[in-house]
Amino acid sequence: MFHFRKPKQPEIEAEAAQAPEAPEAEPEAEQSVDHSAVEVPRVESSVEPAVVEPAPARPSVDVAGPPAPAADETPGDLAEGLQKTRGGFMSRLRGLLKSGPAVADWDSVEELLIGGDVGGALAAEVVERARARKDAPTAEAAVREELAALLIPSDPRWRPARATADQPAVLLMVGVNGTGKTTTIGKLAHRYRAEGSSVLLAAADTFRAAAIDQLRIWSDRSGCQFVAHAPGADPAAVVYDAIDAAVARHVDIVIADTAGRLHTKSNLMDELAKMRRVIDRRLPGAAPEVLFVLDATTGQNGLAQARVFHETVGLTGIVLTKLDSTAKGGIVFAIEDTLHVPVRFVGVGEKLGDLIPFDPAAFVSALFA
Ligand SMILES: Nc1nc2c(ncn2[C@@H]2O[C@H](COP(=O)(O)OP(=O)(O)O)[C@@H](O)[C@H]2O)c(=O)[nH]1
Ligand SMILES: [Mg+2]
Repeated sequence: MFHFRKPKQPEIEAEAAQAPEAPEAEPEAEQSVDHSAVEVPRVESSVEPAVVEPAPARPSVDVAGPPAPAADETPGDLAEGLQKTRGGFMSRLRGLLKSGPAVADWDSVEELLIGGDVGGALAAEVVERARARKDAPTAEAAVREELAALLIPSDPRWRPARATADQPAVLLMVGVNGTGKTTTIGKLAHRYRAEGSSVLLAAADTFRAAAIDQLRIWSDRSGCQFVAHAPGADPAAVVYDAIDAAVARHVDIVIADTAGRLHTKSNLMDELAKMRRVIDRRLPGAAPEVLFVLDATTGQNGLAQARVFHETVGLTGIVLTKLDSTAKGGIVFAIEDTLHVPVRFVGVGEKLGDLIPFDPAAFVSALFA
């Protein structure tokens, strides 16, 4: 049997000299949203930044206590989260389609879909197919059904599964900077802890100490186990140690945070591929879940990023964050059509409960309600 060599322990003294290239050192030319603010070490506003301990010099496994009750965990509401989208392009679309079966202005329908981030080619296809439908009672029903047909079936009860009883389920969270990876991990950790699972968070975003601290806080809040190395350490080593700890402790779910990276930086994409290989070697046949966290406000620009991430690490799911902050929620259709990978969750706010399991039918209903 092949044994993957255990990586060397990180040395904190060499931290500055060995720090990897800044994952986000270059401006994101393709991003329509300025994520530069996320470069600043930042902690969630609802937690106490003062109590953050420095990241440990040596790999550590901390076992935290039971989940702390949080005041802001009320389940988010999809219709409310989609308020901007429903009031934005969808409201105009619904108005246009209300005119009955004989919609004359299909060009405007197409334009509205494009404006809502569905994408040019896909919008044209939807309109063409909706127009050709003879079975739909109204134009609205035709468009609604064509949009619904684009979505990949996804059970809202989906959760990461163990491949075997002695292996943890592994979730690797990837994406560009500031999309909501760490926040989503906090929300997921809370969800799975509330469901009674043991969860271990792996701080494989080692680029900034603040990133490790941010994850540690989420870990403490939800009563997760936590594995971190010193800032600047090899993220694959963190993943390796996290899996080791999880196997030894029979942990149900490991969630690994990663540094935001631009899809155009091949060395950083290679680093991600290495993390993926470590998981595959340490847990043969485990088929980790690789969730791409996409900021809905980046719109069509996010699709090119997603493609490269998919080629590099093989995405198995999408988390679409900040749907509450965009009037163009049509990106959901575009991303699934681009990747053929299901959206698993949508983020509709910054609170713990603001991560909603994705239900395609409910999503389309909310858009047209
Ligand atoms: N409005 C809104 N903000 C979000 C959502 N998800 C994350 N955020 C915010 O996005 C910012 C970046 O999140 P973070 O998790 O640090 O991103 P990361 O760099 O990908 O780890 C933070 O201010 C989060 O509170 C969401 O669904 N809605
Ligand atoms: Mg982060």
